[in-house]
Amino acid sequence: MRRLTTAVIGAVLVAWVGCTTEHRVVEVRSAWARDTAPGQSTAALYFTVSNPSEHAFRITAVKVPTETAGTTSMHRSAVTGNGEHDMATMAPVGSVRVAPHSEVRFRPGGLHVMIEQLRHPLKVGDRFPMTLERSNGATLRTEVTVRVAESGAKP
Ligand SMILES: [Cu+2]
Repeated sequence: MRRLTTAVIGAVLVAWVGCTTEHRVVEVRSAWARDTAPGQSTAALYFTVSNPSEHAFRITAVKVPTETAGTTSMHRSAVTGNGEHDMATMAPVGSVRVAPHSEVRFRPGGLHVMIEQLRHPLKVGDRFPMTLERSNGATLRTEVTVRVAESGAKP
């Protein structure tokens, strides 16, 4: 009986530690935005979310301070066409799934976060906070660094 009780307590402890570990290891990194021209009211944010845990989750929203921009939304860029008449399109994305043991990259030409109603131009070296909301209610915080726009890269 004692042995059984110990085994049960052990299993509960492992489950609990596993859960707290998950929250520590899911991370968002390398967040950046390209610098903007005067008068430009929108910008795109890029970053990588990694999920080394056993459980999938969804990113349901991405927020920046109201001092930085008025609205944010997740978009996916795609190129449609036959190679001769290509057209870049952008569609809103409600949420983004991050599978277990994988990472999702928000990058130029793919997933990105569009921020609109920019309060001021983004200058190289500027930093501002960004918060990702997850489907389980948890949030991930990081800092966005403004970098020079790479030539040839599309939003
Ligand atoms: Cu967009």
